[in-house]
Amino acid sequence: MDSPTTKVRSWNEWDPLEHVIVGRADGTMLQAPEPAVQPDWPEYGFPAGVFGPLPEEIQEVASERLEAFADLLIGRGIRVDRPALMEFDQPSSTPDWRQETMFGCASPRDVLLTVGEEILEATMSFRSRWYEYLCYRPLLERYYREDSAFRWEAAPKPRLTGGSYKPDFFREWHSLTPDEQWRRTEESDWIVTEKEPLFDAADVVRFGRDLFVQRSMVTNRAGVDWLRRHFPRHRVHEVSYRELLPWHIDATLVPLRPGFVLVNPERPAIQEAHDQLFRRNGWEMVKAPRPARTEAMPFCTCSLWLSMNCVSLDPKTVCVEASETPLMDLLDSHGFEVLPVPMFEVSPFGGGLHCVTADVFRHGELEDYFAVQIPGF
Ligand code: ABU
Repeated sequence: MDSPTTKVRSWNEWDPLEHVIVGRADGTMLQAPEPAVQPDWPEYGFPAGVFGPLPEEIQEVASERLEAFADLLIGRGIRVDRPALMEFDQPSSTPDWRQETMFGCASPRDVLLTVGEEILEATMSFRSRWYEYLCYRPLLERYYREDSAFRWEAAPKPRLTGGSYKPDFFREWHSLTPDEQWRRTEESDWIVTEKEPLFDAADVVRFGRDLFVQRSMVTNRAGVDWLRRHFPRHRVHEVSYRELLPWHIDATLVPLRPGFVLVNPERPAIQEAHDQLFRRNGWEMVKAPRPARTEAMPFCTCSLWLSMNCVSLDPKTVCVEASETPLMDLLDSHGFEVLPVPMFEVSPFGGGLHCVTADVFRHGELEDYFAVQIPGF
């Protein structure tokens, strides 16, 4: 049988998906503490300072879920690649720091940003994820060999010294009143400083010529600016939402076809121009229903709004977490074919259906969905 030849290209979140990377849960760690992450799960045997592999039984279920999802995609004719595992329990270091463990590779969306013929390795902002790009290198090397038009890029690796994080951020955060916390939210005043560009790929959502980039606990303004300079043909919109300790945009702003975007009703945009841009260009902003789940999985650092973290197979077909009946009903009423996919058990490994995938090829061209722009946004 001929081996498949690769073509890298994806401009948005909804064009027909033909080739995708699906993450793996095996070996994922509850990572050792570091400035940006301080796990503390005493109720599950991991109080602050204790770290190690996530329990085997939850790893097994998560791996089964990811395997079944990959099979579903393959069954629909989509090519699926998987990352190479590393020994995530090993320490890693640079001349600036030593980190006792890595994390895992269940969420390729966090690391890889596909924009057109380019796949960009994000800087990442956790020391435990600094080397995660290596899990994708065998795939990226192969794409580079097979597709002469593939632009393989890596953002500048950050130093991640103490100067990249506000000292004592978490202690101070927990001492604030709710009003003070919401004020910090208005200012996007999060743990990362502006010392160097930092971003996770999952803080970017792609709408053809327009990229929305969220400032968050892992993405700073310098990171947004770096992306703006790196993609001069695009319009990069810096956005923030009323959310405490935000981490990735893909449970907040989820476009499913041209003119239709799911928005999170608990996380309104801070910039007025955000909603104006959608409305002036005729987009329907549809509020996602409340998540069906009421309790998160042990070790899950994501919100229950992972309910919105769905992935489109084409502008008419969307994969939704299997327990999220309210969202499935809503999308059904808007004319989508909805595929229920069990994925809740993967949440302790970093995310939902969108997080566990990274586009390699979606059939479509670069288009402008926002002919009317808002000056200064
Ligand atoms: N990585 C997706 C997490 C988003 C959220 O918890 O809302």
